[in-house]
Amino acid sequence: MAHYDFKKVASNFKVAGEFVSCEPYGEGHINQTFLLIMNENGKNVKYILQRINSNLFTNVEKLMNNIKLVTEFAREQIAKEGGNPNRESLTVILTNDDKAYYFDGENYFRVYIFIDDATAYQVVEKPEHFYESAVAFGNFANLLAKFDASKLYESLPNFHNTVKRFEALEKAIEDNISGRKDEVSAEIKFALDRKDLVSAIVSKLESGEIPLKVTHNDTKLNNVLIDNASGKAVAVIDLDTIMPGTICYDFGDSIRFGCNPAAEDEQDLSKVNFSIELFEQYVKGYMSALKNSMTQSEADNLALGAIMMTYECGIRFLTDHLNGDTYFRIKREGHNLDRTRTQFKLVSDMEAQFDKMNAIVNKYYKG
Ligand code: ADP
Ligand code: GN1
Ligand code: MG
Repeated sequence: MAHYDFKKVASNFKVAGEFVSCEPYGEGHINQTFLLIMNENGKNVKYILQRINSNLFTNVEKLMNNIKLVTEFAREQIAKEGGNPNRESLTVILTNDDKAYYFDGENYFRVYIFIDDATAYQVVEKPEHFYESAVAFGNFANLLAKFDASKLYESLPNFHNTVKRFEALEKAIEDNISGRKDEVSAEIKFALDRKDLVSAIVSKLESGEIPLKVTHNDTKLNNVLIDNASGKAVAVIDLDTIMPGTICYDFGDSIRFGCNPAAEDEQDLSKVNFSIELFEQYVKGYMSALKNSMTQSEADNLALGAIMMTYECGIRFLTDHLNGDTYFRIKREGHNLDRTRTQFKLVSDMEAQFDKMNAIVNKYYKG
């Protein structure tokens, strides 16, 4: 990993005290996240410092403007309701010249208040946590519904356009940049066999059957912090992908990640299973926050959204594997292939339980 002059980076932000340390932190696949510690009057104060992935987010100015607007809006609402904005929302720490990011000539950095005594889980350890994460993402969707969408820049156009994702896979198969194509013929077959699926939600968004809403678009469990003491969700984080989208996908992404008792990159597929019990927990929590604003068409497509997001994520991992691992950060050879396999195993499981999933959604939507 490249080394950065963190002391100098930190000195450009409004963080008080003496620099102590800055070490890699968390499990994100996109940005580089660090725990920054400053010593203020003898006391260590933590911050999150991130090097923004500017290969992907090509307009950091506009990206950070989105995050500033959404977090300021969230903080206001939280304060009105008597909550603690520094804990229940991401809070951007500005640079000395009042910008939301610092550019050192090569790299873009941002700093957030560290939300302490809370955990971003990589797998569900307690079903209640998963339920609480659903309530948090549901409440966050309600918050975004009140936000003026016209103020937002689309940070990653076509982010969940499964048709385009499929085309990218077809191109990756054809280009075979990594030379790995022949080793992954089973995975390629799995993906291509489901070609009919790719426009299932996109076409309903285009026709207006499913309403376009401002959504989070990256709602996995490790993008919500759970309070260590109470087990309640504290804050929804990772706001880079707030854009127009559908709650069917936000719901689906949470299911993809959280209903699997194993890690997203588990190599032993016998451990990777879709848990219908966890699915029910999530539906229960999500509906408790959202069912009053959820349309019938959205409810009808939640279970399909779960399959779509899992399939989409699988084809994105496979595309990256074929392209030579240029998008998702990897820690080992074949990492993106391992990730592909867990997603495809989950797709198969969900296909087999699709009717049950829909019945559960119905029960809580109507109930
Ligand atoms: P990425 O976009 O790479 O996924 P995230 O913004 O999700 O990056 O951050 C990665 C991890 O860092 C999170 O999963 C969480 O563990 C931790 N994290 C991020 N922001 C905060 C924060 N403000 N307070 C505490 N932990 C945080
Ligand atoms: C990435 O940034 P992170 O790790 O929270 C990715 C998501 C994928 C996810 C798979 C901007 O999320 O779309 O679903 O990995 N984020 C981006 O774990 O591409
Ligand atoms: Mg993240």
